[in-house]
Amino acid sequence: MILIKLGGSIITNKEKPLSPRKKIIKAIVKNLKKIDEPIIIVHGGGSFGHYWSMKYNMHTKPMNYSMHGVSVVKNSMIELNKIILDSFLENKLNPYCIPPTDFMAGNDPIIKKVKEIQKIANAGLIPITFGDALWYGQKKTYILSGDRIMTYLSKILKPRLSIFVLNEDGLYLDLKSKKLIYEINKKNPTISENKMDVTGGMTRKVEEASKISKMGIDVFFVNGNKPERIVKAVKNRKFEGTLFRGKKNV
Ligand code: IP8
Repeated sequence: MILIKLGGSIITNKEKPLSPRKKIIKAIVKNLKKIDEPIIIVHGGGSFGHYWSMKYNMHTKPMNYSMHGVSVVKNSMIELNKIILDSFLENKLNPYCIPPTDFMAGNDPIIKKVKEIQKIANAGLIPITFGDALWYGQKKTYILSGDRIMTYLSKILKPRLSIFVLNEDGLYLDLKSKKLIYEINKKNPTISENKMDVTGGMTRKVEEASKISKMGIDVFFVNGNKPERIVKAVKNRKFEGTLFRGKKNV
């Protein structure tokens, strides 16, 4: 099974509120069609979820955020999710929406429910979940990042590969030269400059990718503007991107 996160920055225009990038979504979906293994999709919030989370000052820490904010953020994620689902359907794939409320209790994944997602994927449906505004308990809510979902699903389902689809080629040595790092060798890579959003932007992605690679799973950062690279990553072909090689006990 291959786990794929479609980042909010690739499926939406992050500079403009509530703007999906439908052409890019379509191009990515067309390439996903070429993968002949079960896949599970997670997508981010981009200029939908992050736009509203910012407005209502909501973050990943469970707190007493505005209840109206929770409704609005969740609603915008459903709207973005519908656009993704429609694109999969239009391209004759079989998406199956699984909101994170289906497999999360508080901020813990429910192992039995997560395992069910694997069965759904094996049966020929494409489970699609997403970062969301979630109920925590005791009037508290929080923003669950799709990147964090990637770590939960990787830990429980042990995919063959986890792929983060970005609006960049991968990780760069520095933002000036944009020299691509093909493989991360450091145990705990840190990155300096990057655009932050409510869930932590690229810093969080690197953090979750390192965690997943320490489970022994290869993780790729791939540019979704060149969606054929996703297929190349899956088929073990050479391509531009950043690899976090799966290594246990490092
Ligand atoms: O873009 C966050 O998901 P992410 C979703 O994967 C919301 O961090 C609701 C902001």
